[in-house]
Amino acid sequence: MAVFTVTRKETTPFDGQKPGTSGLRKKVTVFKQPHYLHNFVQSTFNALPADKVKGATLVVSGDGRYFSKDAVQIIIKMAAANGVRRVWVGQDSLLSTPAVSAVIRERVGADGSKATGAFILTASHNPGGPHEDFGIKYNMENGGPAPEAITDNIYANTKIIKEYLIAEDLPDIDISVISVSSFSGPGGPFDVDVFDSTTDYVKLMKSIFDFKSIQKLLACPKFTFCYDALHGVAGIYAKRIFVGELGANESSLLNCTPKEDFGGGHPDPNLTYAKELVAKMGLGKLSSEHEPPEFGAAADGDADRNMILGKRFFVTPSDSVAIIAANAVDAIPYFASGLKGVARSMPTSAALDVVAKNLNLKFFEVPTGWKFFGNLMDAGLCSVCGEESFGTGSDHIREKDGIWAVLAWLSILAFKNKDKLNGEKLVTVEDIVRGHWATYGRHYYTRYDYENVDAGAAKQLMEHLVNLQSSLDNLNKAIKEIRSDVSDVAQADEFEYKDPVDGSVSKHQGIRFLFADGSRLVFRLSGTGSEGATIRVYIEQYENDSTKTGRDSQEALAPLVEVAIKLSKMEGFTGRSAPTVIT
Ligand code: VG1
Ligand code: CO
Repeated sequence: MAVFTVTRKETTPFDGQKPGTSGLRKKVTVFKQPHYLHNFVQSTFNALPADKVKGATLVVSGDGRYFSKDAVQIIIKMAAANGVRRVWVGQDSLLSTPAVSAVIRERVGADGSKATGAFILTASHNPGGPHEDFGIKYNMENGGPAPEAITDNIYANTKIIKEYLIAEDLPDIDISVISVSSFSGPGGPFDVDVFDSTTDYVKLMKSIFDFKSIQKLLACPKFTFCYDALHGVAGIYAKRIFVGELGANESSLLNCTPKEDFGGGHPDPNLTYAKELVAKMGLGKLSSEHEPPEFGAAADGDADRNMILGKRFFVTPSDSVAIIAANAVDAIPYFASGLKGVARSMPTSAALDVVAKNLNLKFFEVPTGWKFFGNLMDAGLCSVCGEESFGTGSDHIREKDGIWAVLAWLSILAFKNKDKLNGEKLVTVEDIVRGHWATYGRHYYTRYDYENVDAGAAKQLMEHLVNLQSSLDNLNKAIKEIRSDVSDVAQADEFEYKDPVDGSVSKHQGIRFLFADGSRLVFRLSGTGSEGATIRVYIEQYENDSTKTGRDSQEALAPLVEVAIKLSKMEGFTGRSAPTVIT
């Protein structure tokens, strides 16, 4: 057995290694600086309880973006040197973020070992390549992202780090081949187990959904299907599940071969970046002449996000989670005995709230970022949750799950069509959404993103909004001068969350303007960018008059959008007359 030694390397701290909404994301050029990744990995080891490092089993993999292969080898060598017992790596270092969560929770090694954590190598929906983004985040034993107490501790360690440990003489592992490599170090044995990236995840999905009913739906000639992985890691799961297990045609998969640079695109499943799918579905200017498929979906780079589309129809993510929650018990075997509760992030529309109220379910509103759902799920308080940012999931794992969301929608479609597959017409995605609005009312919703604006200007804009909140009277006067046809602001604040399980408090989670008629304006700064600042403006309006739920959403929201832009002095502070992305 090959023997390795441990080297202590001197190092000095780097500025700015603070994990954001979902891990540390920077340009590849930043990550490639000598010691940069090493410092962050060692700081993570230093921040974890000793027994989660020494003798532990860790997962290391990601969405396969540029620099992942180098990063995996570095982390393996550092894990060995820090006394980790074994590292599990998905073949080719590929594991989607939800699959990592599943592997931590479900996979049992040949010797009965279980993983207690994972380094996930991804910058998610950010572009990849030598001049684009890389990212790394740590997930815990429950399969979910490290909570703020841990990420704060990691950051504190990055500021004082003086040395890191590395097994420099450990050979590089061939991660393209499924095999176990065994070594012996000063602390004892060390193994690297390269395993199939899809098996554990596929098994979990089969235990949640009724694959037979989805097979029947996909076999129906009237039901046409299309899935776009945007060259992210979702492609390997899409091939196994949609084609291999469920019988979809191979030609229904777009961009399902993972690429280090996502084919030069922006692997973000929204109406702006998922261009090919959007055109195929008959949406947008690029509409094709062909009859669009009945159902379309896309994923982001690490496959935790999803966009759901019907024929010429867009489902907002806020509606999607509400519709899944409303239909889960009937359509998805995993939920047959009922939902424990539901939750959404603060900026997500209140469509889910209405479902929770009608179905008498526990309901929670948490800050942006999936890490806040984990405690609720661990405590048995939440079954289904979602974010407006194309994230939907359940307590089957502790990450949002793009493929799961598609399977949830296919299950609902299969359920609604179970007696219609031989008939004239199927119940469509659009029918389901319009039916939902008729029952629960509609939350018109849009998000404006101003990407890569000057960080100082963004800070000033946010300060300006906080100042406006000091007097409701003055605020309402200012709003009425912009538009006299919007309702009054009844409450204005900065969102603050007290975790009902561990009592931890998270402050400054977004600036809210809550109108008397239920409309909302929310402003936040993104915590996932790698450069400059991104301002997100969330605009929402509730309509429960069923004769008014069929309007064009941008038109219905135009008065509130005008208020948001003028009240925040967006152009004055940032120089931007239009957002980068509208969803
Ligand atoms: C964004 C989204 C947030 C999501 C996060 C990670 O964060 O708004 O809802 O949880 O990305 O998603 P921010 O701070 O940029 O608004 V992923 O798929 O990029 O890991
Ligand atoms: Co993602």
